[in-house]
Amino acid sequence: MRVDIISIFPEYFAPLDVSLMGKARERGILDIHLHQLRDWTHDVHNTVDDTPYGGGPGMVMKPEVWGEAVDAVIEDGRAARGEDALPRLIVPTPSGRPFTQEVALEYADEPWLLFAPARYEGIDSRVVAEYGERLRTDEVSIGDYVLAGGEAAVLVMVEAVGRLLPGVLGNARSVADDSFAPGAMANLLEGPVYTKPPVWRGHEVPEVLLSGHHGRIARWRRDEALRRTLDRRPELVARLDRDGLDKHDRRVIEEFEERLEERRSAAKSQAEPHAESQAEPHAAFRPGFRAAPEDVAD
Ligand code: JAH
Repeated sequence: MRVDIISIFPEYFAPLDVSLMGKARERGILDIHLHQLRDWTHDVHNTVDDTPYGGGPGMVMKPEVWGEAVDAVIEDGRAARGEDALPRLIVPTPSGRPFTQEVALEYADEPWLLFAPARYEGIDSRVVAEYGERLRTDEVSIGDYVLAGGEAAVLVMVEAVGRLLPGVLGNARSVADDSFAPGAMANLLEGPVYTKPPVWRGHEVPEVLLSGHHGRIARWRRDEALRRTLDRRPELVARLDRDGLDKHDRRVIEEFEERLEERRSAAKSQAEPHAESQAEPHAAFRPGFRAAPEDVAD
């Protein structure tokens, strides 16, 4: 797979030289090309941003620079991969469609990805309008929080996609077993894991895992996965395929909900508000918040 990344901070992607992604690159499975966006500016100051039309805080990335950069990278890739080749364009933004394991699997099937991480308040919207007509273009979000720019989101996506490429993980571990992989344990979080020693600082490994009884171990792991998912991500259990649940699964869910109901009625009789709900909101969520100049990208 070829991956191009255009950024004003190409140094940000040094972690892709390390560990699993570094190995995938050495083996030629992952062919990553980093580009400095400022290489496509024409002014002495290498300007990539300007003030927003309509006013408001911050700066917006100029469309001409991104247009020249993306066109040049497409031409470079076509020279290497053939005139019919076109990349899938991926622009990280908090307003994008959610990046999920399903999207990672989809991207892992592509021969060529082009990432365009922005800084400041984002890229002039006409860039996505233009390339949305010429390339398969996705604006994606890796989660509901605001970063200082799209680079960290690109690192996340390249790693999530890169480990799915044939030959990267090796046969020792199947990507089909992942928490969010479509299949048997689909939509369940993984339960706890243990290794030697059998007792550490008084904490014991659950005895079933030492029993050698593979049937009981598989059942216990599924129960733990179900309980953990009920506790941490109940909305995932609500979306579970009911046909994928057996009688034992339903028992585990019922028992969990009974204990939840017991705790609910006990908490109600206490009638004390949680510390969380009394906490001061973060400064950025109080009225009149303004970022200091040093908090804004240069
Ligand atoms: C912030 C450009 N979904 C996470 C995410 C992705 C991108 C950005 N923030 C959060 C971002 C500033 C400028 C992109």
